[in-house]
Amino acid sequence: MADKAPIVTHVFTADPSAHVFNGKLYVYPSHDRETDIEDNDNGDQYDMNDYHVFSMEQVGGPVTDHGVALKQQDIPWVSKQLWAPDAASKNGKYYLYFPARDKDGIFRVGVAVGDKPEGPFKPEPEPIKGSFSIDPASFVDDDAEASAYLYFGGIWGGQLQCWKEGTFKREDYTTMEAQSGPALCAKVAKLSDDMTSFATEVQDVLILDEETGAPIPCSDHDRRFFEAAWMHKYQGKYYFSYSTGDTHFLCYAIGDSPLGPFTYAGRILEPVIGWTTHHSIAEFKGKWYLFYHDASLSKGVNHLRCVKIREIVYDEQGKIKLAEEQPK
Ligand code: FUB
Repeated sequence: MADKAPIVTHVFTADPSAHVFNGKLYVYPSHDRETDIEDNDNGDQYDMNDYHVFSMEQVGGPVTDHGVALKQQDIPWVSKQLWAPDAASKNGKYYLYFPARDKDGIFRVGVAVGDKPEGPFKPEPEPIKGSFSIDPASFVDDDAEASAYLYFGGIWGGQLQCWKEGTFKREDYTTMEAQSGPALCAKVAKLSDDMTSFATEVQDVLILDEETGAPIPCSDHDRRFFEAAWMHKYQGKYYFSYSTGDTHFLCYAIGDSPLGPFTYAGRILEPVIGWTTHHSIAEFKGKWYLFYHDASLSKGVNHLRCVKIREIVYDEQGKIKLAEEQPK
């Protein structure tokens, strides 16, 4: 794959969630920062403490950094690690969803509310009731009610394995993931009309094998869900995409409902420089784009990443492919 330039180089950015609001493209990334914490499988080195929002009038054009939209010291329940965020808009308000560790070290998902896409965002005093783990991704459907959903979850450092029985089991942290049978699933809940709480129980996002129809097993590290949930809709179908973590792929699965089940459909991106891979997909001015990160800006430091953009296309079956790069 031809190397792409980062969208910005004055700060380290990762986990880009892209949305089009009021005709402009907004990117809501993690804001990576330097730390002395050594790399480990818990991801302690991802020690971020605020969010910036970025916008652009066109892909490849100038990018505006709108500055700090939300910071850790303004969120009463957070102890550390502001990880991958996402944003949504409904009823004229803007919502920033973010995962962070609470004062007990447990990852929860918070929401902060603003009047503009770029913030500032005012955090709710408590995390979303019933939320856990990391990597929230919101999706507002195009139905009459503009039904909204929040997807989330991540294994290993993201603690999803601690919630197998619906309550947090600290002793399961070091098992990292399911040890036999089906892989652990990402989670989804419908959001309330005011977008700040869950309107339904949290349920599994099932990813099924395209041949057998069985859930992807935990041993299938090339295809099982790890983290970085994302939902988009293309021609009436729902596309659930995600990272496979330790095998470093971005994969996707297709379904007929935002709640699934989803049938595994393939890979979107091969491994990039750096351990993590995390993305979003959005349509802007008639083209579809993959927003992703790698660690090229820091020459391979896992926790100092940079956001990039690639165009994607769909074939006649609705399968995703990276667009051919135009020769310069
Ligand atoms: O940026 C911190 C974590 O790394 C994210 O929450 C994961 O998806 C991975 O990209």
